[in-house]
Amino acid sequence: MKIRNSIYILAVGAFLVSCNDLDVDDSVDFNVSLASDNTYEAGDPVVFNFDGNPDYITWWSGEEGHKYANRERTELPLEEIESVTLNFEAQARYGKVTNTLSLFVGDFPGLSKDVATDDSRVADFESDATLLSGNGELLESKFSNRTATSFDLTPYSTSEMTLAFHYKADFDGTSALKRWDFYSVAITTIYKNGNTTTLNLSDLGLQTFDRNPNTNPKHAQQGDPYFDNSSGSSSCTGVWDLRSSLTRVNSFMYLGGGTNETDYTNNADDWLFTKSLKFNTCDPDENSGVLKNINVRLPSYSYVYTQPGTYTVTFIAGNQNVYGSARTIKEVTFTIKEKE
Ligand SMILES: [Ca+2]
Repeated sequence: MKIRNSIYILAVGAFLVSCNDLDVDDSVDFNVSLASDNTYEAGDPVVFNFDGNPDYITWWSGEEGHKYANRERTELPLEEIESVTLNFEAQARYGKVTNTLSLFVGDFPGLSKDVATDDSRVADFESDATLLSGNGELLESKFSNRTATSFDLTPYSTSEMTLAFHYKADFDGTSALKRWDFYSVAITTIYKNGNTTTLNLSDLGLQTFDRNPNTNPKHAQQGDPYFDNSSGSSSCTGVWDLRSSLTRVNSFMYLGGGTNETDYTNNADDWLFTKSLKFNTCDPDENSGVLKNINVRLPSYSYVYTQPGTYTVTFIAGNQNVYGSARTIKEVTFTIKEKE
């Protein structure tokens, strides 16, 4: 009986060794080669010849968005940015008080939710940040109808930045404060390689801070400087309004106030901040697909590159069974010339 047990243990041991071998990349018999002349013109097929018969082959074509080296990349180098632009449409409605709205960009640590701390942070931001609308870009007269506008943020793309709208106006008890409606708010980054990425409203992390919150019991704000009317109350004026029915369609507004609400409209000093934004974010590159699975044998694969350039193509070949998997990575680099 003892002998039989030992044989059994030895057999299990050998079995484990073979399983471990599967985790070693060298165990996958696979290689890739190109035609010996190795020169191609745009539009010609490139033939990848495969040695071995792995269970599967996944590949990365080396084209933009399909580079294995960029498979975990979520930020592009800043020097690859061509432009960053804030776009939105706006309309200034009702009310008579004008010159209410400014747009700033600058460094902001965010809101701490401690009122005294945040009041100080906002005051610092106002004095340190760059005013983007200093030449009348946001005068109400330009937005009497729904009008598209844009601001160039490219000079501010070198580090994290916060954008802020500031609505400031005194209420004299008779002249109503203008309301502003914002639509289609987006920040678009264009890269030198032609890629674009867009931050929509839901990416901006909007937060409000009112330096003169309304404490009137009739007013829904109830003295809360962080009030953003997310519940959609109609009992408020002089506040940023981020109710979800608006924000989910990339829209928000500033609720003005007037003679109908004189018992609770007050002087406006209302800030709307984005979170700290990076303009060079990107999606990781994705593979170009699975070329083969265990059911087919694939001696070669042909693919046409339409753009001249130097490409590094990556193939991941693997074997898989119920005990584990192993894979190997092979790369080939070649140049596609202009079609003559
Ligand atoms: Ca206010």
